[in-house]
Amino acid sequence: MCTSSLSLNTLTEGASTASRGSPFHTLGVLTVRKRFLASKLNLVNPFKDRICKVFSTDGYFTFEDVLGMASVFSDLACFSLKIEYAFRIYDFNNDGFIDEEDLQNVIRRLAHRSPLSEDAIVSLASHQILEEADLDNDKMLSLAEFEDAMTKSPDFLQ
Ligand SMILES: [Ca+2]
Ligand SMILES: [Ca+2]
Repeated sequence: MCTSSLSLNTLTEGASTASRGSPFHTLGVLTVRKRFLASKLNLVNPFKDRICKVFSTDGYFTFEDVLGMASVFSDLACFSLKIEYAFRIYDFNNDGFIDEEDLQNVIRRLAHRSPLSEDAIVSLASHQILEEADLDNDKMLSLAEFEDAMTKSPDFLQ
């Protein structure tokens, strides 16, 4: 079993900086978009197992894997590389798409400090995120749709 020794900042709280017009709006005190996008912070804890799966080689976390992970989380990494790895981390069943179940898993993990009701999670996944970001209405996000949604959300690069 691999572990990530990176200890970055904790989840960003607050709803004041959510931009309007993007697929990820504020719901109460939870800024879904901000949490969804602040991946270089958030991915460390709630997505540790996913990070290990995406970056590790054959289940083992080698030094090269650490270097690869560090390069993706680096401020110098290009936007499309960050997007690609965020997509892979959020694609829990590794089928090349982020579907409603993947989104629910993402939201559940992002909200682990202040858990949401299952109804709220389903509503966020299907109504607030999928409806706005799923451009071809196939009920799942392709990498291109995910990148498009993230492009509209400059917080991702912060
Ligand atoms: Ca998937
Ligand atoms: Ca789609």
